[in-house]
Amino acid sequence: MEVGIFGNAGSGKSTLFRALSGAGEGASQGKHAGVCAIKVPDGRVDRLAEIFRPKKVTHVSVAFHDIDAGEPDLLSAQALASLKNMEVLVPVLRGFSDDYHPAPPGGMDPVKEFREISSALVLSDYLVAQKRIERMTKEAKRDAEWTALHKAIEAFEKEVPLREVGLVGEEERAVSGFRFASRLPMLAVLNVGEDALRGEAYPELSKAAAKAKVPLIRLCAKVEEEIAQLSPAEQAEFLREMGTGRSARDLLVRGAFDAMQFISFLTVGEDEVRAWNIRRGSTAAAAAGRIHSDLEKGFIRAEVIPCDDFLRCGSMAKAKTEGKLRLEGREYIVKDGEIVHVRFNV
Ligand SMILES: Nc1nc2c(ncn2[C@@H]2O[C@H](COP(=O)(O)OP(=O)(O)O)[C@@H](O)[C@H]2O)c(=O)[nH]1
Ligand SMILES: [Mg+2]
Repeated sequence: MEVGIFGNAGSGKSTLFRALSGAGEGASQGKHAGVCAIKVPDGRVDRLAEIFRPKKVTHVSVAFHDIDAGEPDLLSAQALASLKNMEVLVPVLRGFSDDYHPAPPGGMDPVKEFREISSALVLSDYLVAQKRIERMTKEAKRDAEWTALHKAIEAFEKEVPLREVGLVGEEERAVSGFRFASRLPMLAVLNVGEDALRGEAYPELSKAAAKAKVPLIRLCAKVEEEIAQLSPAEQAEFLREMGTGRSARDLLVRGAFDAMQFISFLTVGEDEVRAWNIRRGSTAAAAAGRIHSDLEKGFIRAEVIPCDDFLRCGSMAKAKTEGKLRLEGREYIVKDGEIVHVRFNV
């Protein structure tokens, strides 16, 4: 899953990025500067690996991208192009000031930043949609794309992002190629000062985010960066003391998963124990396709068992005799934490 961290210059994007990619457990540097892939911690995978002792253990991975604003513009064309390749957008809003980083004249205004960022995304989509509609009008085309674009433009004119328009089926497919930025789920981060971690800083921002249906995470990037340098044991201790118990990495990974409405299912065996992400509500056939297209094409049945049930039984043989292993068809809706084994035929 690709997550884009962006926002105004000086809001703390790179500090947050370093906190996420930091020396802590589970972090690793990606191929490109400004990208880091993080394993999604999953205790179920670890416990299954202890039982199966596979050659390979694979967690779900989330890649964070530090997308530079490209000063002086809030969102340069290049930044926008990068954002469009993401699956989740994380704007970082500035809520801290100190001696080295005094508040701008008029004071800090994360609500304004949030509104400006949301508007910039909608405006950029609006221009793309307008251009396309003009061409289509000349060609007198009136298909699903035309209808979808009209709905989109109507929303954009009211500053409503595309993700709230609820295009489905043919209309959604018709406009997916434009990679509209405002279609992407958003998860906002308010970067507050060390002293403001407790208590409700900027309650107006909570309201504005709630109104826009954008989840909001409040953290202090600088403190998180320091935490990321500690050993895992020290990190746990520190987080307990801070009273949050969860690191920025946990919060953002969880938040991105929820924003995408992802769940995880698991596959097990002597070769590999692995967690896979898939959209909530996906069928067994779609889960099979996530593993390999052959598995979806040749799908016969899926053997399914909730991971907790399996761990209680301790082996597949025992799970079978206790009747915990179910056989499900193509249309079965896979649940979070289920171990799925696909029987197929090609
Ligand atoms: N006091 C304080 N300073 C911060 C915090 N986050 C970032 N900074 C500082 O603000 C400056 C800009 O941060 P940076 O992450 O480079 O911003 P970017 O332009 O968004 O990438 C740096 O000097 C950081 O140390 C914070 O939570 N508290
Ligand atoms: Mg930066």
